[in-house]
Amino acid sequence: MEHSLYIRAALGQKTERFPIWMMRQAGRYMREYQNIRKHYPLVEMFKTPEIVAKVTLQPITAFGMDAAILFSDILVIPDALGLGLNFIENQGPVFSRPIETMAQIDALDLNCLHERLEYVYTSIRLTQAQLKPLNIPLIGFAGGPFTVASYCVGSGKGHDLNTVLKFYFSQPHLMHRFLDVIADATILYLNRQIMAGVDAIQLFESWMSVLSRELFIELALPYLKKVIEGIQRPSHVPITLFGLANSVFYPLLMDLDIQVIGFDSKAHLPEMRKAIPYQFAIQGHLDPYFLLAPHSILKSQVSKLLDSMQGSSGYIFNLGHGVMPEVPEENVLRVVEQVKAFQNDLETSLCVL
Ligand code: 1CP
Repeated sequence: MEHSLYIRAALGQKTERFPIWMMRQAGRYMREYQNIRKHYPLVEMFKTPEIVAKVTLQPITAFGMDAAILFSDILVIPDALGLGLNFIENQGPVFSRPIETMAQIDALDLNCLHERLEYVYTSIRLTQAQLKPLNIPLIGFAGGPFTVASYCVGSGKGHDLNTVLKFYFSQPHLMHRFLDVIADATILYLNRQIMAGVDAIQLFESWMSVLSRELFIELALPYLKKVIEGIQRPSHVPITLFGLANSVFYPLLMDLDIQVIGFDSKAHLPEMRKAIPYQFAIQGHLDPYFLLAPHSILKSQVSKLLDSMQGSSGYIFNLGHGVMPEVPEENVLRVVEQVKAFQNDLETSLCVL
């Protein structure tokens, strides 16, 4: 079978139209999702393969997205390492046993990782049984080690840069050791996701945005590099790196073996397309807040972005960040329909506006 539209674009090819999917496309803005969510705590949903498959499929059936993303979370790795993940309503993720000492880090055991994450691999197989006949690719994912670690050290009460950096400055060797363990776990995890059948991988290094260039080079880049080098994948399984500051740090990413760079809404996408070699596909970056705007504004913003990428090869339409719970479902549908109706001119090449 020919590769799906998303995979072709991710591999840098020029596609007859741009593929579209959205970060957090499976989530609380969907009534269908809420109907399931009200019966289960979030972590239980992630750990029940039948629910994962169902929720992953929801935005495919409802809106016709060109790719599915596995319904899971970047924090299942530290959970599997024994930190105890919980999502508190209106507060976000918390760990009951956050990392504070080297003894704790030394005690983290990667040997039981796969057993504890078996529910993810089962979910992938179950989801793929339904997606494969549709030729819709499944994106597997993990967090970048820094982003994952930023939820685990200090208080364990979610992502808080002050806490994370105080921890790092007071015990730098501990932070580095922990980042290294998370990187090792991420490699094992992603390789197993690929074996279970995901079609693509996305790494979310979302919180690189809070780091200075110096600290990005110190705390994020080396571990991203380690993870990417550790992934064993066939050449048709692309890796996307998303980060909330990729338009600033992209020159530092050029020697990574990634196929797609995901941009947030602050980037100037045509400029990025011009600056970045064509071996990299690019993904992004409609401001998700426009999904709350009146239809006319939403429509013109989507047009503007599509026009600005006209003629481009290797482009995947996405949001600059995730769909928010307040977004009306019909706005998501409108965007998908508009993107699908837009013909990418295969003759012209991109001109920078
Ligand atoms: O019902 C609910 O309360 C759900 C909210 C929710 C969802 C839908 C959370 C809590 N996680 C998820 C799933 C999820 N998380 C997916 C798969 C679904 C999809 O994209 O369709 C993905 C890819 C993630 C990734 C994730 N989780 C990131 C990286 C992407 C990003 O948002 O920048 C991060 C940082 C998390 C942590 C997380 N999970 C959930 C919350 C509330 C948070 C904290 C976010 C924060 O600190 O702002």
